[in-house]
This record gives sequence, structure tokens and C-alpha cells, in this order.
Amino acid sequence: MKYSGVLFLMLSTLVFGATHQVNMIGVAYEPDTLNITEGDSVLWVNTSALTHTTTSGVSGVPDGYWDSGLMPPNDSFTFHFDSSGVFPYYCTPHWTLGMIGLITVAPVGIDEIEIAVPNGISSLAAYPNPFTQTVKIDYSVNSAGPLKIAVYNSAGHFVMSLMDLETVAGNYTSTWDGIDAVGIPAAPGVYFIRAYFKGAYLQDKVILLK
Ligand SMILES: [Cu+2]
Repeated sequence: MKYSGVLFLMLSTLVFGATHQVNMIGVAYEPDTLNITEGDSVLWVNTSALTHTTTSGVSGVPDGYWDSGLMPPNDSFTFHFDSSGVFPYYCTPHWTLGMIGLITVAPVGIDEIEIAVPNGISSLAAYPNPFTQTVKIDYSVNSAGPLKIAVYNSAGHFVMSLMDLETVAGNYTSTWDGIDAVGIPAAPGVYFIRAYFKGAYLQDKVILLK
């Protein structure tokens, strides 16, 4: 009984999350970049006198996550983000004028869970370290389950996803070529490579040299 309040709190966080608003002003999204957490929603509001869309994808090519369709002035559209990752989007009539946006969704509990669970990932090693071009990441998984590996910068911000799929037990290697999720070379510095598995993660610190 004493756990029911905690459980309800967890469920309501998962179900409702937070809602972040993006205004459509002129031919721009404001803000045009947004960092949110898994389970959050984004509400786009057309506060301009033009008709816009919010359409997930790049350079006028939709990727199917969401598409508001044409939004006349004062119209709004909401999308719920139930998985982490990087989601570029654009306005169908105005992307050629630079009306594009980016939403980065961090996994839940990123700063809260730091211990690998038993029967999870038993090792994670990145090499060479420091590196200049490409770093390899060797890791071992002891059981089947969903595995995510991603790169974060020294401020804890998401940089790039390296793997996101269902694995079976075994030894694996991933590589990171120093490019971020939108294709821009990452600045030299310290990065963390994290492998998420069954609610916990292991990480290795790597240094990218110029
Ligand atoms: Cu537009």
C-alpha cells in the first residue's frame, strides 16, 4: 500500500510527461531547437499569419514520425515523444526558406542510474583512446534485450546514437566516426559512450583529438 503513491507518480510521469511549446512565428520555429525527455510532448502553435506544417524529416522528405498537415493561423498540433533520439523537422511550404527545427529526446533517468544490472552489459571498452578519426567500442551482453548505445558530450547532452535494437547475448563492436546526429563533426574534447540495457548503463570516457 505504501508504494501505491510512488507507483502512481511514476505512471503519471510516464503517461503525461511535460509539454514544451514551439511557436510558429513568421517563417521560423521559436525555439528552433529543443531538448526534452522521453515521455514529453511538444505543442506547436501557429502564431503567425501564414499557413505552416510541422513535419518530421529532413529537406522536405518526411520520415513518418509526425506530420501536422497544413496548419492555418492559430492552429496547433501536439506530438508525444515516447522514445529517445534526435528528430529533425521542417515546414513543408517554408523549409527552403530555412523553416526547420530539431528536437533531441533524452532517455528517462539519464542522470539517475549509474550501475549496470546483473545479467546486463558485462564490459564496455573504447579504443583507441584518445582518437582522431574513429573510435571502436567493444561490449559484451549477457542476455537478450533492447540495447541502446549513444554518445554524450561532457555537458551530458546527446550527440549521436550508435545502436538501438534488440540484441541477444554475445560480444559486439560499434564504431563512432566523430560525427554528430545531424552530420556535423564533433568538436575536439571529452565524450561519454553509454550503453543502456535494462534500465541501467555502462559508460566509457573517450577523448576526441583534432
Ligand atoms: Cu511554414
